[in-house]
Amino acid sequence: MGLNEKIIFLGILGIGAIVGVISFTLFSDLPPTPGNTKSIYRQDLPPPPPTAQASSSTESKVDPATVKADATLTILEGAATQGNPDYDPKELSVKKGNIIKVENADSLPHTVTNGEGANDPNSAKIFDTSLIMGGEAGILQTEEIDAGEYTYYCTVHPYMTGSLKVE
Ligand SMILES: [Cu+2]
Repeated sequence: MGLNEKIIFLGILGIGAIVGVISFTLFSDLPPTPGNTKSIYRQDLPPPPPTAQASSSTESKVDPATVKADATLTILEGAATQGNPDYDPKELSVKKGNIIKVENADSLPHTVTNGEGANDPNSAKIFDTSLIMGGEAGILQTEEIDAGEYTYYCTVHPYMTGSLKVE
């Protein structure tokens, strides 16, 4: 490499460094500013698709608060304590197709789940309210339950048991 080439090479390096420093300084002085909406690149977001909310509300099932129930099954206050009265009535009889409102008068979550307990292979296969929080209500539909007498229990407190007769 001759002397001229070295000078040119170092010159190019120097120009590169200067351009780098200038660019860095200029652009770091122009950070994006929150609230600055005057950018020529600004575009308003499209409105959310109107179907998003509508579909979620139609998916919701029967509302226990407004449904006209044919029978009520109450989970009594204190039912979570073993030995206390739990379901009222203990034996409920309804007609097939009836809607049963399950009111949890206790402060803890409970379920009404068909079967003899968690080890029953048929557990929850015929009906199951899933967890009903304390003070809330759930619904049991009997439309698809065959006539017969079914024992049920609470999945949280398996010593809570009762029976449901569908005629
Ligand atoms: Cu329970």
